[in-house]
Amino acid sequence: MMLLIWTLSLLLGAVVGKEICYQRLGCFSDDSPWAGIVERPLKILPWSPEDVNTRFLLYTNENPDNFQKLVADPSTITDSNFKTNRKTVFIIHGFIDKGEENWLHNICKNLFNVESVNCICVDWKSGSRTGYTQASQNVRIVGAEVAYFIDVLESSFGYSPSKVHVIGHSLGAHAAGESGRRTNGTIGRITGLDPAEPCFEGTPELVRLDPSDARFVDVIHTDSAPIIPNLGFGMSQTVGHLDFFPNGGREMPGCKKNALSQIVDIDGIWEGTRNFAACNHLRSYKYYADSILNPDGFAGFPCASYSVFSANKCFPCPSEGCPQMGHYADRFPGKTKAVGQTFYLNTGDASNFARWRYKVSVTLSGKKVRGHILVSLFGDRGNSKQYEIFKGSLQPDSTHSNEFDSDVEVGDVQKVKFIWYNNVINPTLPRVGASKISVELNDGKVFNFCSQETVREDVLLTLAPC
Ligand SMILES: [Ca+2]
Ligand SMILES: [Ca+2]
Repeated sequence: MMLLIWTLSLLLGAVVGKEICYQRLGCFSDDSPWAGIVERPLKILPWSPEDVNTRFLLYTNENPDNFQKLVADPSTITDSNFKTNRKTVFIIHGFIDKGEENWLHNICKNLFNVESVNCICVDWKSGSRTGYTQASQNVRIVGAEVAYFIDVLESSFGYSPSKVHVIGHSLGAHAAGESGRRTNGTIGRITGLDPAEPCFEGTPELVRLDPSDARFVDVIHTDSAPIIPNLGFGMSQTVGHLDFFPNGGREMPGCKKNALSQIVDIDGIWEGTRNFAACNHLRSYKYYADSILNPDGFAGFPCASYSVFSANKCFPCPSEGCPQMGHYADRFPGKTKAVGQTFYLNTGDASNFARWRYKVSVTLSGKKVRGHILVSLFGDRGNSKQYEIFKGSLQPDSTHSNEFDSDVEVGDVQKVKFIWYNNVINPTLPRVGASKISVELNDGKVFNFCSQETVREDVLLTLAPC
């Protein structure tokens, strides 16, 4: 390989920029904004393509468990299970990680359950297992290699870049952005899974993931707290057309476990250690994997902030609907009508992370007591647990509303059950009821239920449609 290094002496000799060129991938400079800006002060270049050693590991519906190694060469692609009539997904890992890690393969396997796809796990561990600043430069090589691969697909097979979807986690999200920049935004879709903050947040669009890098860019933020002092590794700024902030985007449920419970996790010690160090950051790809199998389990609600969402002020979805976070985000009709569209939702604390949000309003009847009221939903898709709607003074004819996120999709609601308790011993055995309960789905559909009865503490009351 021809390799040229030269220095360019700029005007007045005040700044010296370096540039390195490779026959196949072109030139890489350390000029601003690639280096020498406040977010990336060190003037360093990416390593060579040989040293980064980007590898393409192909899984398909025909070889879901064992990859075929591809290189960006027409004959090896022809000899593989790659099918030009299918979509192609590239999955790019992040800092310290590797392409053979289970999570990349799991995304492919879930995809094979729902579609036919060329699923290429991109390994660049030789370039990711170094200092962070160097790795953040090496993603330029990874992005260039993916772009080169896409160019070969187009020039040798007439394969349209619009059929390509690049998914990148952490630093891999910016590698995905670079692959998109180098293919002039013609890639169909880029998904950024908690794009890395350090060296990227607040930088020019040229060097980071941004909406111009593909026709459609969607982003999941799971670790958006500041890197200093919170060690929140992901970006907080919006960098896509659709930016999802599950659970508010900073602290993911299930991530506050102690070290011991992490290590006895079924995923084993390595996975446990990973989760302990970077649990919030890794949630983004776990949500994506679950989203593939739950087409309506990750509805994202437009809202001014997560605290407003948590105060139950952003339900139901607007008339144009809610986009789904994750795999089905591309089904949202308004997906590219603006950039930086922001959405909030809650997830579970362990897989299956999917949740379905309901709004329930209860009008009380019976005695006035202090206590808690809970409601469970029964529908044509499933039955929910009991969720608390209100606690406090239970007054007849008062109405209380709450929203909750069920781990079961109820579907069309057929009946509801009401229960109340206060753990107070009361010899008069007070009775409380719900004269009316309304259940609203996130699409605005409302189901109403009524009862004339009242029940004693801890006794279920079933309400029928009315
Ligand atoms: Ca960009
Ligand atoms: Ca952050």
